[in-house]
Amino acid sequence: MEEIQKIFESVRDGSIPDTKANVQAALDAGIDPDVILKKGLISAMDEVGDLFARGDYYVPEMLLAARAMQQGLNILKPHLVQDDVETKWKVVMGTVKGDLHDIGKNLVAMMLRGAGFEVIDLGTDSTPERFLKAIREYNPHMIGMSALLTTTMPNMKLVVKMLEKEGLREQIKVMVGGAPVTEEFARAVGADGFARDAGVAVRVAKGLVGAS
Ligand code: B1M
Repeated sequence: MEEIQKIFESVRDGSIPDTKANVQAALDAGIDPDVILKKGLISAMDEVGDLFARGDYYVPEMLLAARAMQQGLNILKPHLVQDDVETKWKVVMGTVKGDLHDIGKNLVAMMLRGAGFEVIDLGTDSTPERFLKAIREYNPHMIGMSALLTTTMPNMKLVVKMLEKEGLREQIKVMVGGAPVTEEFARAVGADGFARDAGVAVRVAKGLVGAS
């Protein structure tokens, strides 16, 4: 599809104005928002990752692409999720300590909000202490942790250990995700659930809080 190819290229090239215009054009052409998300925006970020791994892109190009993706996502958002959903469950969510990747975490937070979760977003580089403070303040049903680096994935375990130490583990469900995270790794760090993408994250989260 020509519209999708254009979105892919504008995100890959880090052009914010073109990405915004191309996402809008695809919506106007009646293309399914989920297709725009997966085949346009997300697959462009995979390509950017490959270009970086091959040494053809450096951090600044990755950053520009990430900004373009985020802007495209903002236009897509109202077409992916409803705004005025009644919230029934609370989740504290963050990208783990040492990790600055937040696009996937933001996408998961957005889909959860659209599915009736109140999301308290701790942002990136979230230390176990920051999780603990938010848990004490908001008393959530669940926490969600995202990691994109193999070096930061183990920090998920630190949060689970902290929950155990504080006697909070039994009362709070834990969901983890992020490109390098696997089901097996999730089990190893003691999480209750793992999701490979934002759509699955909603199903897993609902299952964990007993909503499905
Ligand atoms: Co970075 N980066 N990056 N980066 N970056 C990766 C992750 C990398 C795979 C690129 C590569 O080498 N091919 C590589 C990691 C290698 C590894 O660990 N093995 C890498 C590296 C090396 C780095 C730096 C170390 C580079 C450097 O400085 N030399 C550095 C680290 C900084 C840090 O975090 N401390 C770095 C920096 C950056 C930028 C800041 C420039 C930028 C991030 C900007 C931002 O997020 N605001 C960036 C980007 C954009 C990427 C890639 C290209 C794209 C990530 C992305 O947004 N994907 C990435 C390559 C790749 O992933 N293919 C790469 C789109 C997003 C929608 O997918 O986040 O996977 P994702 O989320 C998915 C699922 O994983 C899942 O649902 C989401 C939606 O479907 N999911 C969850 C995510 N979280 C979940 C939580 C859940 C459930 C599901 O429950 C709680």
